[in-house]
Amino acid sequence: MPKTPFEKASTPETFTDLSIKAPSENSAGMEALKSAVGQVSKYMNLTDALKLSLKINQKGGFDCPGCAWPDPDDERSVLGEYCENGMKAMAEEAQNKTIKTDFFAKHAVDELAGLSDFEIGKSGRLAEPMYLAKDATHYQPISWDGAFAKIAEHLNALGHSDEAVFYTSGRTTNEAAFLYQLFVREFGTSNLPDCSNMCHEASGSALTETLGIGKGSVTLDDLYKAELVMVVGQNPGTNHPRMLTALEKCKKNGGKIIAINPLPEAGLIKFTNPQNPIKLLKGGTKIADVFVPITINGDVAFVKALLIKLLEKEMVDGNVFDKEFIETFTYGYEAFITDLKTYDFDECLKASGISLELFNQVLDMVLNNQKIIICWAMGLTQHQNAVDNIREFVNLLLLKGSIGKEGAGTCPVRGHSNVQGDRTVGIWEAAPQAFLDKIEAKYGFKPRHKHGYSVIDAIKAMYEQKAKVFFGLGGNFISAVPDTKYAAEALSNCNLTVQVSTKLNRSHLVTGKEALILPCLGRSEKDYQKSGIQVQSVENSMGVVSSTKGILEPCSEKLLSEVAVVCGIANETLKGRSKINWLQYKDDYNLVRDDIEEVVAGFESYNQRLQQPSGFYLPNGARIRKFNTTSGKANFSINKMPDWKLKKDELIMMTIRSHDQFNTTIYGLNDRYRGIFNERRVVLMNREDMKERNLEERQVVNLKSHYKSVVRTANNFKVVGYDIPKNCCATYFPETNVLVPLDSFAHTAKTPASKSVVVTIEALTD
Ligand SMILES: Nc1nc2c(c(=O)[nH]1)N[C@H]1C(S)=C(S)[C@@H](COP(=O)(O)OP(=O)(O)OC[C@H]3O[C@@H](n4cnc5c(=O)[nH]c(N)nc54)[C@H](O)[C@@H]3O)O[C@H]1N2
Ligand SMILES: Nc1nc2c(c(=O)[nH]1)N[C@H]1C(S)=C(S)[C@@H](COP(=O)(O)OP(=O)(O)OC[C@H]3O[C@@H](n4cnc5c(=O)[nH]c(N)nc54)[C@H](O)[C@@H]3O)O[C@H]1N2
Ligand SMILES: [Mo]
Repeated sequence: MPKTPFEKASTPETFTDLSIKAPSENSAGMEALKSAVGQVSKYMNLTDALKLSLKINQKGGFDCPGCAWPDPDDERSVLGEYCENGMKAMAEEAQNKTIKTDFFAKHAVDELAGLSDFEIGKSGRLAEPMYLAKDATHYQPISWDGAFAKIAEHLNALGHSDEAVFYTSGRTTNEAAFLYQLFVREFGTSNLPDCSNMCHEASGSALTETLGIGKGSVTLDDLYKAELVMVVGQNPGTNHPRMLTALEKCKKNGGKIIAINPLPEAGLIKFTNPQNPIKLLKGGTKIADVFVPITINGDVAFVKALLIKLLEKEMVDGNVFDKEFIETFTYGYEAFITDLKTYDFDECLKASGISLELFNQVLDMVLNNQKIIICWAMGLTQHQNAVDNIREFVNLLLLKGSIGKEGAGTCPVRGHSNVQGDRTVGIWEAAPQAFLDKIEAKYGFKPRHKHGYSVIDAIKAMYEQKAKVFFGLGGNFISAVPDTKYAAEALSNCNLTVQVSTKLNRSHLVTGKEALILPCLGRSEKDYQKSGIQVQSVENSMGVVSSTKGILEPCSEKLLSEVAVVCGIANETLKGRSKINWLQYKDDYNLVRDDIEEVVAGFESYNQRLQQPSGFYLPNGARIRKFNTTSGKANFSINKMPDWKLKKDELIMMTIRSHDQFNTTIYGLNDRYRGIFNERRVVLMNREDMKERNLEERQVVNLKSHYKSVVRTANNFKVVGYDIPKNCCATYFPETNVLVPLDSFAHTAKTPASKSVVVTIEALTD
């Protein structure tokens, strides 16, 4: 029996032999070095590995395909600005093993779908274009021209351009992303969902509305100079290890750090810089001065409690708020204060799950410091009230005048290495009219004004057969999106699914009636074109644009660059009706950058400035107190408390990353810092919650999520008692994405609420 789309989309529910140790309090250090070296030596030859590690994140080198944390402007470590997980990301991409025709001839799609994500990832690098014909069981080779023709044929057969969906993941460089959205717009749709929709979209919405720019306002230098940094809903030890070096520097300069997180993540507690041999021997730096074990989604309640006490103090002492800043630069203060006064401190504190003693420690630090930075990631953005979460923290910064001055401001820490740049150059289903007007002025066609599908809308449209072609530039759509069962049906309804990828993943196996795999160059590889080896560019989390240039030989002769793939498809699809000479761009990427300079603000002298060793900063209004909002000022906002009413037996579940994964790419089966080894099918539970349910350590359970009377199930998880607040639990994504309801998402931003899933834990009876 052939597998159903849902079966193909699911990871096997079998166990891999869990072992548990005490969670680690220290991050990085020797263990990190060992783990990185282990990973690299498994997948790469050592000369290549050394070559890469010396060039990674160096001026004129290549941008690490891991996270979007910025590189220091001035001095960079001679060992390379790398980290354990950056090395793993690199080894994964630059591995020697390739998969070609013989691999696909040997293994049927159904067979490959029976593997775990970890096993799928180990198959190797995709090395030639492959085609899955209608009703076929195996992929077969296809030429690049054949693939372009197939895509053009399907796209041109659609009744309307809106029947195609063009997804982007955040590794795509500025050059490829710009051309891609240009092609999509000339083709006639704005259906440009991207991974950002599932990631920092809520940050973009909240920050645009309150501060007039959807990006953070701080630079690395600000972090060094801050008096107080709050790290909220973020696990930097695993996901942004190089951020710990910056926090360490901040502490050295006298700064204080507060971590707000349901879990006492190792990186937040202590850090041993792997590039500092003395520290390696002597043990690390304590990172968080105060750790706040917030209940899941208790952040608005906690910040409100802080705001209430700040206001009380201000009314007595008159020196808590930055009144000059508030008067000159903000709007909506009175309404905000009137609303704040309707909340009760005790209720807010109770909802946050934090003791008064701990609260007072945080309050003192907020009262006594004037240069405050708030850093956050998915712990704030993946909730239904994600936008409120972020706006409430912005209120705190505004009261303290902590925005647009040295050592202060907002720091949403981005995920993928160029997710911010992709949005800057036009990957946006809801692009502003001013941007579309620029496109029209430059290229002479009218881009569609109607907003396109975000990720959630795209899944619905495919399910309802309103969209019939899915195209993914990078990423692993089926494993990354919520509601796996529904999403699998949605994709299988398509006539054609196309993935431009470096590695085999589940999205190649959950397909439309026909499917294509288009293998592309990775960041670390040389990009040979007519005018020579090409340089590309990326934007980091702090708005710095810099160049990236591969240094290894491509793993196969049959790879194309993403730029060449986009040009090829655009040229073939829009043949005879395009106003653009598509093929010129792939020969010389300088031409793409000249175009970006004309269309996107802030890229003056792009080609020239890209040659500056540290790149260049894009303009940022919030950084200089120029707030490009509807009121022309920084806006206070009014945010409600979320109102959770858990029924008896229900818990709130967050789906998080282990230490051995990059999103849907599973490097290994350990979550070293949390003390969990050789198993991903675990549910971390509060020990009292376990007792109440008569559950024992390692007991096998099924998880059920409950949303608007629909029950979703994920089977076979082992219970692990953990230091997590009561009524909360945690599992790894993507195994539990099946439990995340498609229609539970952040208001205004539509970020899936994958950190607040209501579940029950069902013990198996035999
Ligand atoms: N090695 C590695 N690096 C990565 C990635 C990776 O998978 N692996 N992914 C990249 C990407 S795309 C992204 S977006 C980032 C993700 O980086 P993170 O956001 O750090 O990743 P998550 O594992 O989703 O962790 C979220 C953290 O939020 C906490 N949390 C959950 N719910 C709440 C809440 O309600 N309130 C608060 N205060 N905290 C909460 C969790 O305990 C956890 O520590 O990392 C990027 N870098
Ligand atoms: N439940 C739950 N779901 C989540 C999250 C969560 O916390 N919980 N996090 C969400 C977040 S923050 C994000 S960003 C998304 C991630 O969603 P995606 O970005 O779609 O997923 P990734 O796993 O990062 O994509 C990995 C694939 O990208 C391809 N790839 C890697 N490098 C390149 C490259 O240079 N070029 C091309 N063309 N392809 C490349 C490889 O084939 C690899 O298999 O997942 C989201 N989903
Ligand atoms: Mo992300």
